Amino acid sequence: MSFATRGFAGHRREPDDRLPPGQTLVQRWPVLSAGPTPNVHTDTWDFVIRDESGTEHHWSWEQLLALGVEDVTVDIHCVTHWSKLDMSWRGVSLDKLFENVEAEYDYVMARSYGGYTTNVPLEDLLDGKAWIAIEAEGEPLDPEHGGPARLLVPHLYFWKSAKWIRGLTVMPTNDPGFWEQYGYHIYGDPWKEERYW
Ligand SMILES: Nc1nc2c(c(=O)[nH]1)N[C@H]1C(S)=C(S)[C@@H](COP(=O)(O)O)O[C@H]1N2
Ligand SMILES: [Mo]
Repeated sequence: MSFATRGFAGHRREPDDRLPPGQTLVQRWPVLSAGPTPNVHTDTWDFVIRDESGTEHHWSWEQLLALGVEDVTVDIHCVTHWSKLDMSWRGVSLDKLFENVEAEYDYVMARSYGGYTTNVPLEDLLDGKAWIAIEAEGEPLDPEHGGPARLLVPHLYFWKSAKWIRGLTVMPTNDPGFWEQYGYHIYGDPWKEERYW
């Protein structure tokens, strides 16, 4: 915690200014899973985007990587009040995956191995805002953190970043996912403290 006055911070964005309301910084990266960690192997990994016509677009692990992996450094914010700043990730931009998918519906249900789901507006996954992450902090993603691949949507609370991601289903209405059905906010903007609804 810094107790410096904002006025002395100058133009640099201090950690305090990067902390959404009600959040506390952590150094260690907590594990939060609603169920057991599923065993997901890259040799059988199959990622699918189901578009509005019902057509399924599939990518194997090799096909995913062939789309191009990029480095991203982002802050993440969990609804349980912890934030971790400047996390370095590697992943494939969802723009790459959606390049050849016809999607005019406005919403997406993210689906994970193990059954977890979470809903996100499609526009929140595009224009460089979301990735299929395969590495964090220089290491392949730990199984307990969603390895081999998880969704990364850092501008929303971290429950939207579905671990063990297996696919996205485009949908016409904003249907609630797993935590959203239990009262988590339908959108989840940490800067507006959209925790519950
Ligand atoms: N498949 C799946 N993804 C999930 C969850 C989960 O239980 N299952 N928990 C969510 C929640 S509430 C949070 S805060 C983050 C935690 O990710 P971490 O364990 O890597 O910190 O994953 C999100 N993604
Ligand atoms: Mo969470």
